[in-house]
This record gives sequence, structure tokens and C-alpha cells, in this order.
Amino acid sequence: HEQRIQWWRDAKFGMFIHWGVYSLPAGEWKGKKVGGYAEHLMRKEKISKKDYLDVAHQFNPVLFDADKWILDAKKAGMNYFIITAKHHDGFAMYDTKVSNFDIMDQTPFKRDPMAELAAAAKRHGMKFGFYYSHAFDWEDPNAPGNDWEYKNPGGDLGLYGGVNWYVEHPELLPKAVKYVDEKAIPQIKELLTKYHPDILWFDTPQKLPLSENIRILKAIRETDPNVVVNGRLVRNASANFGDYKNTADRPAEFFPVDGDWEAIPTTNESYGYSKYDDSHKPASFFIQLLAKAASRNGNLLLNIGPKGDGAFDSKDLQILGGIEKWIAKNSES
Ligand code: JFZ
Repeated sequence: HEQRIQWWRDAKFGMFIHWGVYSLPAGEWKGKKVGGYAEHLMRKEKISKKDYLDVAHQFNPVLFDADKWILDAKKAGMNYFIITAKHHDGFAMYDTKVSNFDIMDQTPFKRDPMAELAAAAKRHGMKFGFYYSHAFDWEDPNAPGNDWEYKNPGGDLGLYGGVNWYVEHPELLPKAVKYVDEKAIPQIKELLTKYHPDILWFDTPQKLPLSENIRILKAIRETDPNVVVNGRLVRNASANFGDYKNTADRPAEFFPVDGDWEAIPTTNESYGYSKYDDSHKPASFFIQLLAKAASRNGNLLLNIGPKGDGAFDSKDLQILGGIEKWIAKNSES
């Protein structure tokens, strides 16, 4: 662990990217504004897999430029870059052979942006890794979360109990185990062996029982003992299953935490791009946050939600530009 975590400790400041099929509707469904996290559109609007695929069929981010994304991060002083290879919608933004619910099979784009970014990161000396939603997967008929089409546990409707669904309904556990065996673990191994990321970033572990999360961690360590793992793979903040701890989302303030920790503010309120979310904070806000985190032994992973066409939003570019100016000024002297 001490060896693995070293580059991450030194990195201090990173870019987080939420980008997927949901970036195209961008917080709008059937002409109606959908508030909150734009990346949760499928769940919020109870969209069927078929209708979601119709959106995927229109996803064609022709403005996507891997070198530009990596260099925008680098210019702002960021030293690591983490992007959603698969968010809760279950859609793989890379060329997966485990499923055909992915960018190569379902979009006209027919390119692998994760491969292009991994290569660009290497070219520009940027540490690189993936967000992978290991627990929530709304397209998979066996995974926790989709209660509108599959009546699975772990969703909003609270069918089969709430957060501890597997305690109240152990008979449903084999379905989740099947998903972990047939999709989550194979895809995580695929990401590790195809792209050699420096870090893997997991989320919402409360959707799976501890036993499944530990099984996933074991598969990761067996495949690549050097990859850094964040603090949201296993639900239990007090035990050190990952390499560092994460604070809650979108902190305006955070508390000093013991050991290695990371905060994950987003430039506005949503992580995925929402055309209705104009709540962007100024660059000065993030500069202060960065200084504060660094002085308290923490990392800052600042989130940007690029648009469905592959470009960064101008409001995000303005924030990055402001941080870049500050970094440039402070490295001159
Ligand atoms: C999760 C995701 O559901 C969301 O879409 C985004 O990816 C974000 C980074 O993580 O949302 C969370 C997870 C944890 C908390 C809040 C929202 N939390 O601990 O307060």
C-alpha cells in the first residue's frame, strides 16, 4: 500500500470526468427539465433499456480530442485524470468484449475514447484511471438498482427492503452474484489488462453486500497489485479496504480526516453535463479549496462534465483557465 499510494500523494490535484450517453440529453427528457445529477437520468425518468439505446444511437462526440482533454487538465496543474469508463447506467464508454452495451457497438462514433485518453495521458505524463460503477448497473437484468424494468432490489422504490436488501431478502443475492461474476469482475479485469490504469475509482458500495465488494477487491489485487483503489469500493468507512478515503460529494467545507483522503467537488452541482445547471463557482473558489485540501493532507479531484459532442462546456473552461493563470503565476516566482 505504501508503495502504491506514493504517486497519488504527490499528485495532490486531479481532474474527474463524468461523461456518457447521459451527457447528450444533458438534464432534459421528453422536453422536460430533469433536475439533480444529470448522469442519473435513466433512473430518475425510469427509462427502459430500449429507449436509452435510442439515445446511445445518437451519441456522436465528434469534437472529442483526447490530447486536448489531458492538456487542459495539465495546464490547470492537475496531475491525475479519472474518467467514467462505466457509470450507473451500465453503458461502457470503451471497447468491451464482455457486453454489447458499449460505445463501439451502440453509437455511430465507433472509437474507443478510453483507449485514446490512456494513450494521451501516457504521452503527457499524466497519471490516469477509471471510475467504474461496480454495484449499481441499471441495464443489467441481475444487478442492483433497476426496479422499473427488472424489479431488482437496491432501487428507489425500496422493493425488498432498503439499503440492506440482501439481509432481508437473501434469496435475491444469487442474482447480484451472477452480475458480479459475469459483468463487473470481467469488465474490471478488462480495464486493468487492456488499459493499465494507475487508479480505479468505485462508488455506491452500499448497493452490494460486503462479501461481493471484497470479492471484487480480491480480483483487482490478483490482476494488478499496483493499481490504486479509492475509498468507495467497500461500504465501511472505518476499515481500510481501499488505499485512501473519500469525503462526501460536493463539499463546500470539509473536515480534516486522518490519513490519505480526497474530496470530489464538481464545478457546478451535477457531475454529468446538464444544460440547465448554471451554478458554477468561480476559479477562486477551487483555488482556495485546493490550498485548503493540500494543507490538510488531502487531494482535490475536481469534476467536469463534458458535453455530448465531446467539448468541454465554456463555463468549465473559464474555471480551468482561471486556475491555470494562478498556477502559472505561482510557478514563475
Ligand atoms: C455518486 C454517484 O451516484 C454520482 O452520480 C456521482 O458519480 C458521484 C461522484 O457519486 O453519488 C454520491 C455518492 C456518495 C455520496 C453522495 C452522492 N455521499 O457519500 O454523500
